[in-house]
Amino acid sequence: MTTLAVALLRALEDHGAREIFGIPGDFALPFFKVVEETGILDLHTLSHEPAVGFAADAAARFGGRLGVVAVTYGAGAFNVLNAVTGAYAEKSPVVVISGAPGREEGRRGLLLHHQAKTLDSQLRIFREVTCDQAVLDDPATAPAEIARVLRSCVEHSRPVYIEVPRDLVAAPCAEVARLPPSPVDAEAVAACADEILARLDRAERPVAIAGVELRRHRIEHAVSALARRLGVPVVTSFMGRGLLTDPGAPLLGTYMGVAGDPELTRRVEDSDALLLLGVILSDTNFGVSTRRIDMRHAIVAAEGEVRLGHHVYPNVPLADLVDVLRARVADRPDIDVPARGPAPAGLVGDDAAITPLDIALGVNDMFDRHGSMPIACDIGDCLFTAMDIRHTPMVAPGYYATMGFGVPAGLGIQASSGQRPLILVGDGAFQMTGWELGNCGRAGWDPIVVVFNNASWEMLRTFQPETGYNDLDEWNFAAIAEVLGGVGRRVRNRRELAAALDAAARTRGRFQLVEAMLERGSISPTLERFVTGIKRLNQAPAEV
Ligand code: TPW
Ligand code: MG
Repeated sequence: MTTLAVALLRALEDHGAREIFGIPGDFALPFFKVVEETGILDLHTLSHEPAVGFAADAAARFGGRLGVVAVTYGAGAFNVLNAVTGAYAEKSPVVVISGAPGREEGRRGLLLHHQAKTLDSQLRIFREVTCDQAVLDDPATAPAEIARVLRSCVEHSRPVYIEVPRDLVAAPCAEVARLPPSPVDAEAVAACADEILARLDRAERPVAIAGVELRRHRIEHAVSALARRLGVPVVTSFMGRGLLTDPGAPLLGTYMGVAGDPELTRRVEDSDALLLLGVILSDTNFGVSTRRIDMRHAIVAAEGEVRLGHHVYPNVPLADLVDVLRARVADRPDIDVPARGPAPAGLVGDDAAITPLDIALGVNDMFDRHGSMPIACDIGDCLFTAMDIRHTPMVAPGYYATMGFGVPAGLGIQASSGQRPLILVGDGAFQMTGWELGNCGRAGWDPIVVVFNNASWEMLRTFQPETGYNDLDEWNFAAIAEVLGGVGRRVRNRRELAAALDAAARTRGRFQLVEAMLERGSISPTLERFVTGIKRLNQAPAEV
């Protein structure tokens, strides 16, 4: 026997979690106390709940394991809802732990502070954005509930919700026994693998598209080995940017339809056997296709099932499928597929104004000189600019597209992996969560943060150039960095940009903020193509 809170913490650890990102409140105080006293998981607090949600999501995405966020009931939980929704949409395994009124308090009939409509309003709201839920109001059933919910989180790679009544934290409770993986029909997986191989072997122009589920299920290396065996070139989806960065992967780049490299777009759209592995069929991944990709002719393996034309194989988890495919081709030799060369580097250090592409070139130079870094990126032109940065592991809200993700996500990467991240963020998004950098000192984090300061919600302006409301004030983010305990450098030309990036890479121990001043209207080549492409697609019906 142990206590309910300790059983939960040990079960989280047993399922792969390493740390908790959280903000306490009185309904969560007893649980936080146990977290700190036991040290089973590290605890990192930030300033505002959206940030702990984004940090837990990024830790989960980056590490391919459970991320955990702990909040108080009501005000805390509702503040983290948007981040959890993003994790749901983009399939990130985040465990949400919310404190709750005690079991006895709930029976008194008084309205309790932080309560919304009824005591279970919060549970009902989170049901919509999590794949499994448990309210641990009975210590006798809690171990089984925890085991079920955590298995769902791992297997579906989607958020789950656990509510802990504050008067039961210390209740006696049995340890949680981890459940075996859900059963898989091996014959169905084998039949599916055979059908896929037959299709690929018949094809003249096979191409695989790699999506975020590869990282979520830790099968990037397996997929890269399989692709080499089959001689199938791989592209990542837009959301999957940052996958398959190992040097042996036959990676051509990132498929972005009209917004991407035309040669790569042609190869994907002309393929006679398109193999989609763990790709979310979202508009940001495929809405930008020059020609609509006919998914009936594609092989789509995602969400635990496989679709080939009109066949559907239910219950074929991606990892099992890739294992069987690899076993089937184990005795074949590797087939060489030329991967695409590295993205251009070589920022010209002159007095010219900085463009977003210059930032990509400058970052590539910095990576060449000082080693590459994982990237945490926000939504805005920084994400389109990242398409010209060297392939390196990256987390970004490429589909749900919530602003405010980048800075806390970078903190989540450094907290969970110890690696120093590069954070790319626009001024608008920085206004939302940039403040969280003030927590770096206490934790010893030292990310490099590049703020794209165009005093504008520029991405919105590109769609509606006639507007005035997309103008922002010019905040002095470099000065803000100093008072938050970091080092800030405001740069106005390419020479200053190169020098600031170099200095940032050389300086460890404090966060380094490079504030790149951009003209309004100066956008990356990828965003330019994206906007022109979308406008064109909206005018003419897509060619089928
Ligand atoms: C939480 C809508 C998408 S892009 C954008 C907005 C307001 C402008 C971003 O400005 P920023 O970057 O960061 O300065 P840039 O390169 O465009 O200048 N609220 C949320 N998420 C989203 N996506 C929006 C609003 C939006
Ligand atoms: Mg901006």
